[in-house]
This record gives sequence, structure tokens and C-alpha cells, in this order.
Amino acid sequence: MSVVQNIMEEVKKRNPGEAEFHQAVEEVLISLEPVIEKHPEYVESGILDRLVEPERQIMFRVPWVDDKGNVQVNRGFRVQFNSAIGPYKGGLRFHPSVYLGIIKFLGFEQIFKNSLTGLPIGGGKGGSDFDPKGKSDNEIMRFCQSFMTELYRHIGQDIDVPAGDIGVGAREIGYLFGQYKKIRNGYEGGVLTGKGLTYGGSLARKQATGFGLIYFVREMLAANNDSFKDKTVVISGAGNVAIYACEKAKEYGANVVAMCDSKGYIYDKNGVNLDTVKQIKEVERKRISEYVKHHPEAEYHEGQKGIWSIKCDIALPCATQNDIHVEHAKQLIANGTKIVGEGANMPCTNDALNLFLENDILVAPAKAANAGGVATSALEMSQNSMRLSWTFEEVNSKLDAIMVNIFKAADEAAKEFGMEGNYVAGANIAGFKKVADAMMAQGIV
Ligand code: NDP
Ligand code: 2IT
Repeated sequence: MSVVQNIMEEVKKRNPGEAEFHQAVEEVLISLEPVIEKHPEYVESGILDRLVEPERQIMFRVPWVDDKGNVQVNRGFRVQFNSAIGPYKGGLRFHPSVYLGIIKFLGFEQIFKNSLTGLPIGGGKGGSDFDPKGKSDNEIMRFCQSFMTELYRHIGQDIDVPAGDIGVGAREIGYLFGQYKKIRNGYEGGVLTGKGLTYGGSLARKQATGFGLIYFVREMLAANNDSFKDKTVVISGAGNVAIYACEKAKEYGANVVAMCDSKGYIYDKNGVNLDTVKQIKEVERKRISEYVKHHPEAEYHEGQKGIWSIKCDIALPCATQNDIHVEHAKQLIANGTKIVGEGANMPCTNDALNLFLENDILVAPAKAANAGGVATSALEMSQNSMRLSWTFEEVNSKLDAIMVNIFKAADEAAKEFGMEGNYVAGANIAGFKKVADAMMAQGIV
């Protein structure tokens, strides 16, 4: 058995039932095979064995009282995966599907993503199986306060810095920050990112993941003498990442014809009206189906998966993991899609990814393409440490430069190992090498 196969067997044995975690590890390890062949010292130092084992995993009870006076109990998680290059950094996800395997896959991916940003941040992730849908603001606040009442002892601006992810936006970060500050009796601004602009948040953090995705895809297109101009784009999701990917893609002259939430998708052949989507999703927190009430010429279809049957040049999955399976990949390829840009984390199954690569579809892999969010979180930490704030233009231009560098790193690593144009492998390799070298330098810890 090869080194990679051995480690994979061990990961499955030691982490039973965590399918998403197995998937994420497998995807990375396979692409690292040529690297470890060239660098046997990584294997001798147990770098891979250590990388797949989180430094620390925390699970805790989150009790809270709902508006009817009933006691509710959720489960909280924080997985501190790797601190070789900086404090643990990564978002919190509040979604009923959350269990340890989801948080571990996200934490594992975060190690490589954060490394690619070129900024000093390690990898971590957390969250809860709490479902924010249908909860009042007061319920959300009480839940966040209870969650932080345990989490606070494990985090800190030089220890572990959480942020948002699915179900966690500025509202939740505000409640979490308020509780942290109250317990700690001090203003430790850099302990959370994605904060509101009135208390230490960074301009452009809200836009950063979506904008960053488009900057990365722009570079990938440019390397192939192409651009967004007049391209038909389909975006899954209608949350933070999807909305700002849509905004920047439109600005670059693309026609975004479809978006979705977990219940269904809208198709507006003349171009999605983003103001309407923002109003429905950011302000009213309602379903995307509302869109057709404002735009009767558009179509709404029940069932989210149908979105991948729409003909498009560029597909941007920005909702959640395992959104695109082989059958959806086949549909996209048959419809002439040339570019897949992963805004969500692990939105394609490994088989779907391989199918895209075999068919010469250009794939912008999540770890690289959605790194703009966490990169801008790191810029928020820098601003907090300096006790000043940069303008929108300053942050946005730093973000753009970071995404250009990430593209170059992925491109060059792919070329170095004879896989030109395979940015999936390139991103994994470039992200891995920095972390591996830092781990080598720091000894067996
Ligand atoms: P939001 O909570 O803002 O939005 C999530 C969107 O995806 C919603 O439209 C939601 O629909 C949809 N969605 C969620 N779960 C499912 C599901 N099981 N099936 C279909 N649709 C679903 O989250 P974000 O936009 O922040 O995150 C989206 C993705 O991007 C995630 O994979 C996240 O990990 C990743 N990401 C986020 C970053 C950030 O900075 N926020 C940074 C990097 C990556 P509904 O409302 O119906 O649930
Ligand atoms: O997946 C991700 O990179 C995020 N959810 C953002 C993490 C962060 O710390 O900003």
C-alpha cells in the first residue's frame, strides 16, 4: 500500500462515520502524492499523519430558552486543527446538519486555504447544529450568548479567531462579540472577525468571499485569454458568498441568470435583479421563491438541484458541500460549461471534480477561490491590532492582490509538478508546502 493509502485507511478507521472529513482528506492526499515522492522528509517527520489529526477538538452543550419558555439543547463544536503558521482561524456554521465530521472537513480545508492567503493564520472551524431559520432575534441572541459562554475559554485574538459561515453573519457575530467582551471584561477586538463596522469590523469583509471568487476566476479566464464579458453564469446559493459573487460578476459584464436557496431556484434569463435578492435574503430573511412576486417574467422551480440543468458558460456553486454530483457535472459538461468556480467549501464531490478535470473544464478550487473571505478577516485582525481602519478601496485592492497571488501560486505549483491547468492539485500543493515546512521547522509537536 502507498503512504497515502495507508494514511487514508487510518483516517477512516479512527474517524468512523465522518464521510465529509474522509472526502476532504482523500482529495488533498491524492494530489500530494508527487510532492511526498520528491520530499520523503515530510513522510519521515510524520507531517501527513499529524496534519490529519486536529490539534484539539472541543464539543460542548449549548442550553438556551426559546420564546415559549422551553429549554432547548444544542451541541457546539470548535476544532482547532493546525496552528503551524498562526492562530487557529475559521468560521462558525450554524445549521441543523452540523456534526463533528462537517466541522472537521471544514477545519481541515481551512489549513490549506489560510496558508494560500500568505497571511499568518492557522486552520480551525466551529459551529452548532442550531437552526437559525424561523428563530426570533431574541432567540438567536440567547443562543449566541450561551454558545459563547463556553467557547470564550478556548479562543482569543492570538489563540483562535472565529468568524461567520453558513447561518452566521453580522447579527450573530455581534451577539457573540458582546458576550465575549462581557465575560472577559476587556475589549479584545481581534477575537472575532466579520464584526459590524461600528465596533471594529473591516470594510469589504462582507463582500470579500464573493468578490475574491470572481477575482480568482477572472485570473483563470485571463490565463486562457478570456474574460467574464457576456458570459452566462449560474450561481447556487443566495447567501453572503452567492450575493457578492453575483455583484462582481455582473460588474464584469456577465449575465447571471439563476440563483437558489435550499428549497428551489429562480431563473431570470434577462439577468437576476440583485437588489431584489438582497432585499429578500439580507433584509427580509425570506425564501428565494419571493423573487417571482417582484419579477413575474422570471421562473421559480421547486428543488434546488435543477439549477445545474440550466445552460451556462460559468457555474459558481456558492451554497454548501456536495452540491454538484456526477450527474450534475455531466449535465453541465453536456451544456457546454467551461468554467467551475467553487465559492462554497467542497461543493463538488470528488468524482464530479475528476470528471470536470478529465473534460478539460477549468476548475477554481474552493481552498483557493473562496480564500478571499478569510484573507480579509486577517486584514480585519491587522486593522484591529493597529487600532485603525482602512478604506473600502484599500481593503478591496489588497484583497484583489491576494487573489492574484493565490492564482499564481496554484498555477505555478501545478506547472512544477507537471499538471499545468490543474488548479485543484496546484492549490493543494502550494497550501500544503508552507504548512509542512513550518511544521518541519517547529519539530514534533
Ligand atoms: P449563508 O448562510 O449566507 O448562505 C448559504 C446559502 O446556501 C443559502 O442560500 C442557503 O439556503 C444555501 N444552502 C445552505 N445549505 C444548503 C443545502 N443543504 N442545500 C442547498 N442550499 C443550501 O452562507 P455563506 O454564503 O456564508 O456560505 C456559503 C458557502 O460558502 C458555504 O459552503 C461556506 O462554507 C462557504 N464560505 C463562506 C465564507 C464566508 O466568508 N461567509 C468564506 C468561504 C467559504 P437556505 O437559506 O435555504 O438555507
Ligand atoms: O470558509 C471560510 O473560509 C469562512 N467561512 C471564513 C472564515 C474566516 O475566518 O473569515
